[in-house]
Amino acid sequence: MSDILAQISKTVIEGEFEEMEDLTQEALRDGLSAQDILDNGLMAGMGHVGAEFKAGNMFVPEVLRSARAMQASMDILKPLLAEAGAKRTGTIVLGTVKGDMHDIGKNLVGMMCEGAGFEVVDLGRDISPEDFVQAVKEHTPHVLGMSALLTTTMRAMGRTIQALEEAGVRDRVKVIVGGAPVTQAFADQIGADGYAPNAAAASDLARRVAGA
Ligand code: B12
Repeated sequence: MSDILAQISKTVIEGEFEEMEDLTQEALRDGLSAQDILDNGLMAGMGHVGAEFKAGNMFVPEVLRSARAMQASMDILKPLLAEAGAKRTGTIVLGTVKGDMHDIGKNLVGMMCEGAGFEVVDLGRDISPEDFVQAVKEHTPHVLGMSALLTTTMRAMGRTIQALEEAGVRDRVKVIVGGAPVTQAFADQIGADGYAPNAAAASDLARRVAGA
């Protein structure tokens, strides 16, 4: 890996978001492509952050700083990726389910999906089944991703899938679910098309179910 990519990756891990703009510009001046910076700098760094968080070696405020660092670089790279014709993988609508205010994980999933080439429509948090249905009708996404962090709110995922069926749009979209209390068994039980335990796996899953 080139020095500058290694430095970008390290800066994401350390969450030094103030440095990201300069580093990204430097990498571009060095002739690296936006895709290379994304894949081998940003994603490499975020992959490490995800693993360290999972292992209990990093905590939420640090993860947020890393996410902000990645975002600072993405702000510069996004138009370049689009220009270079980076293949659009598809559209994903994302939201945290009704009654649930946790959105850190969802935001990370959105960022990873963006990195994977998805157009991300983020509905935010506390999203009712009716609002998810409305968004599916409006944006005709390939994938709908729901997040829940509470054992009390995760049931809203099942209700949303039911609402999609009742509205006659369930067949139009692949539904993926995640969040700390969610499991593969729960996803199967409510009839979701997939579950992933972290943001990196979520973007892989989204690509897979979208057939990209
Ligand atoms: C930060 C936090 C908060 C913040 C949320 C800020 C925000 N903007 O999100 C605040 C302070 C607001 C909060 C409030 C509450 N919280 Co809280 N919170 C947490 C905490 C500490 C971290 C959650 C987090 O962000 N993790 C980091 C992210 C990166 O991880 P993640 O969300 O799991 O997401 C990853 C994966 O799950 C996956 N993923 C996530 N979404 C999706 C979606 C898809 C489609 C896919 C494929 C994958 C995927 O990828 C993500 C990235 O890798 C957890 C404890 C914990 N260690 O999890 C408690 C926790 C979730 N909270 C809890 C509770 C009880 C509450 C409150 C009820 C507390 C209270 N009494 O008021 C309220 C509820 C408010 C509400 N109605 O939602 C409990 C839940 C217990 C339970 N089993 O239900 C927890 C587990 C703490 C505990 N041990 O008791 N909380």
